[in-house]
Amino acid sequence: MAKQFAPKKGIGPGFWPVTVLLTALSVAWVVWLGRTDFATFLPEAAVPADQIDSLFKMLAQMGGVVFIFVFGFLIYLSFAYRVRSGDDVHAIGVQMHDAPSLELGFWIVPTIMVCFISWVSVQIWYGLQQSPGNALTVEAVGHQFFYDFRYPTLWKPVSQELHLPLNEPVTVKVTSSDVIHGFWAPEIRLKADMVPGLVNTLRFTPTRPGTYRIVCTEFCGVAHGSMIGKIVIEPKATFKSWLAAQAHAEGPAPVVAAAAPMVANATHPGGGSAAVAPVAQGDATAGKVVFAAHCSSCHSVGGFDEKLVGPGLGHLLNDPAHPALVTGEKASAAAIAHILHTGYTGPIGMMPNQQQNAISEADIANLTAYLVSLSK
Ligand code: HEC
Ligand SMILES: [Cu+2]
Repeated sequence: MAKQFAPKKGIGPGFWPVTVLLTALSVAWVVWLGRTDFATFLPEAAVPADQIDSLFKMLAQMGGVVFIFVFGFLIYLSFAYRVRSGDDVHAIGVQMHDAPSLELGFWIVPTIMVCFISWVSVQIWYGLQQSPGNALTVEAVGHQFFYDFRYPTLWKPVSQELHLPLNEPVTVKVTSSDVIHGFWAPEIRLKADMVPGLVNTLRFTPTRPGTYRIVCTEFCGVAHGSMIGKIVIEPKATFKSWLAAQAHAEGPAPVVAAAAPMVANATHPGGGSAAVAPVAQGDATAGKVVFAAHCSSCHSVGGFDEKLVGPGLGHLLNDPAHPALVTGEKASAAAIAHILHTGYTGPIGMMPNQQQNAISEADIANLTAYLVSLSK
């Protein structure tokens, strides 16, 4: 027969004073945080940053109040109900049963809090998806272990430095050429994963000149910790002259001949003239090796519908269901080589360009020969 428990009386003399103390602490926390300007710890360098901060502030205020009450009562009650000398060893605290108003309260208060948090968050999130107009679109490509930025007027990417004009709405499209990286700009308060084959979009308007960090937040290999880029926010005139200087430094864009037999571009990004590899002279066996290293993660060598990330490439030239390439060009060696140079983004996804795929002119010739040989 179980011994009858002897409940202690009441919830202790300190319960109400402690409740008053915790309420006062909560009010102090909410007021103090409300008056704190987060920008003094971490500057807000772009327009949605203030909204993100106010959302964070609200969450920290509510979370802080919950924390204060839960831990305040936990500490108080463990003192109030501690075992005293002379206590029955089986004594337990006062038991509450059938207290519907209390139970309703436990149910209603968290529900209201969670609904309120969702409502505010969704509103801000929705605002972030809206374009504030667009003066400039830059593509950011993550590599092991650096960032490349592609501007519409430049044909070579700019490494590590994302220059942006002050007070102009900008769209940054982020992706990766190899593994998953992160694009986190703490001072902009925005973050997106850089995923191969997927393009994520960030929109903001820089409002504070200066140089800020871009931090990789997905473990991406041995040098992940040092994968840090820069955002340089500068007045529009300074930005324009920077962009012009980049264009000047890289020289004219290479001409990619469209007619067959296609002669690959003679001007190599390195500056010197690289070996010109006519597509017609590609070596299919060498191409197969390059394919395994650079392409097979996204492409099978089956039919068009055997998709991995991109379509199957086994019958590029002899598939009656797909007489044209995804670009709309009629399938030919030259058209394949063209896609390998320029990349292509269509409804299926993003086919990286030559630079992102890290392949040379000779690789392109060999790959083209290999892909053509598959169609025989
Ligand atoms: C990150 C994934 C990815 C990698 C790596 C990649 N591709 Fe692609 N590729 C794609 C996607 C996606 C498409 C389709 C684009 C679209 O139409 O939306 C594509 C399209 C193509 C096409 C056009 C196919 C057609 O039927 O028109 C060719 C050719 C091609 N890729 C060749 C290559 C070769 C060769 C390599 C290796 C150097 C390579 N790709 C690497 C994703 C990739
Ligand atoms: Cu990384």
